[in-house]
Amino acid sequence: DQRAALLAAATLFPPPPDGARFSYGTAGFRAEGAAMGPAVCRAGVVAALRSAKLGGAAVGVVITASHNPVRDNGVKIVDADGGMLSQDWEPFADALANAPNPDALLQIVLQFAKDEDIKLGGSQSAQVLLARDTRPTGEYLLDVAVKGVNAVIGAVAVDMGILTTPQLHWMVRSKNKGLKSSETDYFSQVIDSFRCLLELVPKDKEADAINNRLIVDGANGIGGLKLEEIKAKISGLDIHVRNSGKGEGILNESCGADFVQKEKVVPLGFGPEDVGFRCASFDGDADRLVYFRIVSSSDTRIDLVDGDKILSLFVLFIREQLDIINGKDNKGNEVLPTRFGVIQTAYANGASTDFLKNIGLEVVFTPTGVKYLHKEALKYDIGIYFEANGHGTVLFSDHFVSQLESLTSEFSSKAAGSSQHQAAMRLLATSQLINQAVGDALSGMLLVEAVLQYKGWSFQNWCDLYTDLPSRQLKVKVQDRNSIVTTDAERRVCQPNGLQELIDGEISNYSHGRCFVRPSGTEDVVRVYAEASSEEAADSLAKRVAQHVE
Ligand code: 16G
Ligand code: ZN
Repeated sequence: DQRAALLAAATLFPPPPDGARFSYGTAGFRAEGAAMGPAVCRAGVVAALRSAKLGGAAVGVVITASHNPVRDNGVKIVDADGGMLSQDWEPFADALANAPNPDALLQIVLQFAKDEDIKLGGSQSAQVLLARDTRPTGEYLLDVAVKGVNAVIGAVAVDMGILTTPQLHWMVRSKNKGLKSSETDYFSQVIDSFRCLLELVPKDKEADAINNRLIVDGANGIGGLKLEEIKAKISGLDIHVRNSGKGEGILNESCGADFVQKEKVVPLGFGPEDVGFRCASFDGDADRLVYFRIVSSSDTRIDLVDGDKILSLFVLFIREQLDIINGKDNKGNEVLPTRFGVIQTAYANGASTDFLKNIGLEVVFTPTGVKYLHKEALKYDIGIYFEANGHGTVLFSDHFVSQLESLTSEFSSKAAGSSQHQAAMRLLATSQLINQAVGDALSGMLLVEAVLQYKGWSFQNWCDLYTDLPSRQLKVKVQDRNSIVTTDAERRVCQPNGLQELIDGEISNYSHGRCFVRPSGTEDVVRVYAEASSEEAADSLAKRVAQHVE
């Protein structure tokens, strides 16, 4: 029966007596892959119960540790809307992962099922889609997760194979919306909508078409493999994949989006032939995207285009389309009144926020972590968010998409081929291309490429949007990082008393100075971020503030 099944699964994967506590944190459970068995099994149970709670809607489980070293692994639950697991279930996920023995686990599940009114014993249906990245421990852990799902009687586990994280999010969302949801469907949608955007590039721009050579750093992971698989079908681009995951290179080692964005140096796998070309970099599970350009073959430095600049490019493009559509009607009304939301975190470079404000946009700030940004973006007709580290997407509300659809069919009866019609078509194609469930390096990259072609912009034009303020990040080891409590989207400290005043005192000595501290959600450290008008000043501001934190 149900009790026996849960006890059996819990007994198969006992936590080590002195094991570290698991915390679901900003992105699921992570640890050394070999030690992940218990947490993964229990996450499988949580996912099955979540699906049961939602009347059998598909829920997802991804086995990945993103940009972490290859020996690590992790598990993340995808909610039925394709987004992150609902935050009000995190305490349950934590409690289950940390249950010290099978009996404790059983009691936690029974109590939670009772509180949440989830019927156990097979009278309720549940389905969980599972996927993993390319890590060597992935196959074992996926199997463990399946055992966890199956410990909930009546739950069905479906192994979707080796996928990027955003592919699985996309599949869960599509399936629950009754849309086509296989990997082939994902690729067709991405490839077709990209082609559609290229067909809508104004003719005068095509004449001086930008260089179509694009070099992609696949982080030796799943994103590189998938891109190799489909690159020949992507129109209008000459894609070369480095660190594709097929060769000898090690996952995320001195390559990938996290490395490129943090170290700002040329990743492994790139050579003199790549100098000067537009390069994109994915992280190990392909949910982060940054761009860069190698300055010269005698120099390891790069010109970096981070998530903030990707956001700024998308903002310009979308705004331009809205302005074209909204050439006011003859009564002076906007044709398509649109609530357009732009969401950043405290890590957004101050120059990017100034740029957005200068073009008349209001920026909303949330704490770090996709789950916060995404939730805020859902409040708009079009909501766009990016973290500086390359995590982000553009969300279109269902209502807005249906307005676009009726607009395009209205225009096509009256004014097919008009600029308004084309602008509406571009936004529709954008909503098809960019992943509506979560940030997605592959589809984000194709949107970047389509927008650059639309604007007839080189990499340099894009770089020149604004100049990043120099910044510095430090980690500080403290006894209890959670003794620091922040407010105002992590931009101010409210505890311990007096710390914010000390930080303010330091900032006041620097021109363009900005600085904040926050406890990390993924590591046992306090992070310090400082920005100022020169590298030296940013360094010194960060160091001085770090001393107040220690
Ligand atoms: C996680 C988050 C990422 C965030 C990072 C911050 C997701 C899927 N990932 O990787 O968005 O930027 O944590 O890490 O939400 P930190 O709290 O250690 O600074
Ligand atoms: Zn990732």
